[in-house]
Formats: sequence, structure tokens, C-alpha cells
Amino acid sequence: MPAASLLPFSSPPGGAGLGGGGGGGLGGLVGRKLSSPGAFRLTEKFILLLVFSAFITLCFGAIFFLPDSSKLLSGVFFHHPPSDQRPGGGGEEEEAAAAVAVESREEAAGNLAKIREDHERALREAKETLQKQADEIQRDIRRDKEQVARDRRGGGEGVGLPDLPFRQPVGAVGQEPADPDVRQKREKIKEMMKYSWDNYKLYAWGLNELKPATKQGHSSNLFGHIQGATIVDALDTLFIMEMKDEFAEAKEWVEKNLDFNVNAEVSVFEVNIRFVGGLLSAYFLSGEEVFRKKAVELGEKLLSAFNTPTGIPWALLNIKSGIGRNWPWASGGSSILAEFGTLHLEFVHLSHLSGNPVFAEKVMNIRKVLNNLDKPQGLYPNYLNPSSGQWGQHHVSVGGLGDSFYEYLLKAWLMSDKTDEEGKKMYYDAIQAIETHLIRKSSGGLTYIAEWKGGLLEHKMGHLTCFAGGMFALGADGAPPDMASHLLELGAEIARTCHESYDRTSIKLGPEAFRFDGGVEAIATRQNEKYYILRPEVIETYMYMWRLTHDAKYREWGWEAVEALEKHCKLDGGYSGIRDVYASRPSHDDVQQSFYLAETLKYLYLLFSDDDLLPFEHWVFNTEAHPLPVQHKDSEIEEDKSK
Ligand code: DMJ
Repeated sequence: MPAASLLPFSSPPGGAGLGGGGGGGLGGLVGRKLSSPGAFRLTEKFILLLVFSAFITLCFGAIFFLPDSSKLLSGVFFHHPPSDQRPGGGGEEEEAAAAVAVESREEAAGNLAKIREDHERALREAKETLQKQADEIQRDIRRDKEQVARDRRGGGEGVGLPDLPFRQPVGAVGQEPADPDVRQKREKIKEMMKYSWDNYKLYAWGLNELKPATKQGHSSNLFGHIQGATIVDALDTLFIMEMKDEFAEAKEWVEKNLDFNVNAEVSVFEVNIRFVGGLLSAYFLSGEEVFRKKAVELGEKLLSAFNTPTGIPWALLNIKSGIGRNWPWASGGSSILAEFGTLHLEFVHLSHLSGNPVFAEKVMNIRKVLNNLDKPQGLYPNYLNPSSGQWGQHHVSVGGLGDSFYEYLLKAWLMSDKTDEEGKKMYYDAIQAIETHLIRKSSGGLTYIAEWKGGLLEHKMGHLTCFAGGMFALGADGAPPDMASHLLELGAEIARTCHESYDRTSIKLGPEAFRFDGGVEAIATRQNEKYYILRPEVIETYMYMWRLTHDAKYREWGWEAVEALEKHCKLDGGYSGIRDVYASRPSHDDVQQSFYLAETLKYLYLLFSDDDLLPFEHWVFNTEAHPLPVQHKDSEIEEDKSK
């Protein structure tokens, strides 16, 4: 999780927009009775725009049309009448006086030129400020107009969507595996899902997550006051496991209770990958319109995050006021690469589903900003300032703070049916630089991905980084010739290293980060890196490696993880993370993360399913394991011919 830090609640006051609240103010003055409050705001903004425009014109008039002030000033300020008007003209005295007068006039002219220059600069600055405000008002008016149009079509945000005939993509459901042993293991994983769901339902229904030890709800501040993270994150897992009753109750909760009209400061990244991603997948799998409507509604709320000088979005956004900011700990007010770089897949689909190109435009602009920047050694630092458009600290990571940026470049290309050449180039260029500067082999023969801090390597690999094994393997087919031959092998090596990090613990589940220095390999040495919070990345890589190689060891390793989860993480009230994976009697952190249902259990289920369930030619997984359909060139969404 790239942005794992705590988010303090400091919700800014609600938007005090122009004319908001009733028919007072300018809206009242013009005395028109309009049907919606949005229309009052619009009128007021038009008037303000007129006032600003008039003022700007006046300012310019002041420069160009007022009489030349230097002429006026020469007489008024310095009192030097021309020589022929002075008494007793002539003689040396007079010449000296004349010389002084000439000098004074020159000095005066100089002063006047300076005054004029200052005067013009001040007016120019005032004009620019006013112009900026006028632009903002114009943007606001445009937004309000769109909202009024939506309201007229009936309802609130996200409604009035274009008619889109639903065609279920290939592979939304799969066949039963033929092998009884595999079938049984898959059934066991489905039981684990049912256990997680039932306990969540019993103790934390409608809240974000479950505390399985104390049997109560857990609210993460990543979602502000948005509720139901586990429900939305679990929807598609319930669907593909054919847990129909549970899917129906989840859908009903979304219809009746999922509410984005809350005064909530949220993590744009987390809300996008879990809520937007979860709703999109639920729509593409089931065709239920409520999911499309909710996804677009939430996407529209997130758009305000892009209101920065560069269009690189804020990390945090109050979805009521539209005010954004960055994590206080992020280098010099920077946005985070893995956060702003992990919106692309969802936003491209949002444009398609809403008929509104704005979503895709926003994420394409992110690419533009990145492409215009110099990359140190071809690497992307984790921090980018959204105001200056400059990198913050030169820290590079394929784990936390960087990870899913790379994942989304590759998957954007795959999701576009391999037409997004820009995404492809950015991905393979980045991977080449990562191979050169970050990937190393330990003396014990384990390949790992180190972190880069201003040119120095830290020989540590995070659990989060383990997803990269699957990513390298997925991108092997289609890579430039000099990389294609070894990317699959690199994926296999990373899978092996990450398996070692699990195998070298007492509970056979791996730590948050492990090191390759101080005489150890693939072992956590710091107490604060020894925890396991039900993360999916290692199992994710097993799943990709299984699909791409059918090497039996990946299923064996996946099954080891199932047994460890059952033995050490299962409590009476659900599944919990572990504080120290090396302790002989592990203690529990008392959180059943929503990504356990969205990712860990889904990837395990897919590992023991046939390849016809969510096949890679038709689906890509967002970074929270929510499947999104490939946008095929020939037909927009391929029909499942078997239906
Ligand atoms: C998930 O929310 C996503 O996988 C994200 O990309 C990073 N980490 C967590 C799970 O570990």
C-alpha cells in the first residue's frame, strides 16, 4: 500500500460557492425564478464575469487611452516654465539656468518613464490576476452548466449516462476444474471467502473493515466517511466464486447505502483502486446499471483532485468541498508516483462508460507531464511536486510509493488491445532502467529488486515489490527483442525469492520487508518490518506464473500459503494479520483488510481455476485485483459466445 501513513481528519469547511443557499445575493437581485439552485449560482457567476471583464477593459483603457501623463506631469510636478516665458532672459546666468532646466527635464523624463513602467506593470499584474479569476469562474460555470444539464435529465451526479448495451465479456465465469484435487482446493478457498464475508456481515456490516479479534468494525481514515470498503472490494470475488446470495446482498447495500455525498477527506488512490475499481468490475461482470452509475458518480467527485497547476492530482481530496492537498510527510509537498500513476485504467473506462472524455484527458495529461521531465538514469523518482512539476527527493522504488505506476503502464497497453504505444514504450524503458540500476543477485543466488536513494542502493525488498514477478512475466510477451527472452525468467526468479521470504519465517507467511545485507538473505532484520497484514503480492505473482508457465510448483506454494492462513490468521471472528512472522506464538493485529477479500482470496481462487476464468486476453486486473475488460479493437466489449 503506497500511502500507508495515517491521515489526520482536517476537513476544510464546506464550499461557500457564489450564491449558494437560497435566492439571496445576486441571484435574488436579477429576480429570475429558476428551477435549481445550480441556476442561481450560474447567473451570479455570469454577472461577476461581466464585472471582471469590464474592469480588465478599464485597466487597459487606463494604459492606452488616457492622455500622456508625462506631459501633464512635466508642468505640474516640476514647475519649469519654458525660457521664453521667464523674466530677464539671456546671459550666462540664463544659460546656466537653461542647462539646469534641461537636466531637470531629462531627470523628470527618466522618472516619468519609470513611474509609467511601474504603473503599467501594476496594471498588467492586476489584469493577469483578474484574468485568472475570470478563467476560474468560466470553468465553474461550465461545470455548473453540466450539473444543471444532468439534473434536468433527472437525478443527481452520475445519472443521465449514455445508453450502453451491456455485453458480458468473455470469461466472467469459468468451468469447474477437471482434477478433483484442484477442485477440492478451490472449494476450500471459496469457504475461506465465505468465512471472511460472514464474519464481516455479522460484526461490521456496512463499515469499512472487520476487526476479527474484537469482533467489531474497523474504519480506515483512507476512505474518510465513505463506508462499505469491504463490500465494494469483495463484489467481484463474490461474483466469480458464484456466491450469488452474497453478491445480491452486497448489491442491495450498494443501492441503498453507498453514499458519496459526505464531507470526507479521502485518499484519491485508495478510493480509486478499491471503490471505483470494485464498482467497475462489478458492472462489467454483472451488467447491473447501479454499479456503472455509482462508479461514474464517484469518478466525477475525484476530478477536483486534478485542479493543480500541472494537473498532477493531489493525494488527498475532500470530496465535498473539492479541496485537495498532499500527504504532509511527502517530500516538499509532492504527490506520489504510485498514487497519481494508478488512475489510468479506471479513468479510461470511466470515459467510455460515461461518454465523457474528461476522465481520459486527465490521466493522459499525467503522462504528458512525465514525458516532459528528465529522468535520473531513466528512473522515475517517487515524488513529484504538483505545483512546480519538478521531482522531489530522488527515491526510486518498485515497491511502496512506486509499484503500481509501472504496473499501470503495462496494463494500459494491454487493456488498449496493445494499441497504446506510448504506454508500452514508457513501460519497457522504465523496466530497462530498473534492470540496470535496481535488480541484483545475492551471493546465495536470490534475485531481488533493491531501492534507490539518490544513487545509493538500499538492499531491501518490500512485500509490495513481490507483485513485480507477475508483472515481468505478464509483459514478457510483446517486449522489445532484447528483453523478451529473459523477462519470464526474471518473473520466475522474483517468485522464488519471495517464496524464500515466506519459507524463512516460522509461520510460512512473509514479512513486510526483507533484506540482503548484514549477512542475511530474504529475512526481515528490523522489528517494524516483521509484520504480515494479509497482503496478496506474493500469491499474485504465483497466480501469474502459474497461468504463464503451468509449472506445478506455483500451485504448491499457493497451497502452503492457504495452510498458513488457516493455521495462523484464522480467528473466531474472521482472518487477521500477524505482528511478527518469526515469533513462535504469533500475535494478531486485529484487522481483516478489505484487500484480503478483493485480492488475496481472489488470486488464490484463480490459481486453482482453469485459465478460462478471467482469461488474460480479455481482462486485466487493476492493482486491487479488480478485473477490467480489454477494449478490443474490433468490438468494444466482446460478447461471451458461450452464453
Ligand atoms: C492493495 O491495496 C493494492 O494492491 C495496492 O496496489 C498496494 N497494496 C495493497 C495490498 O497490499
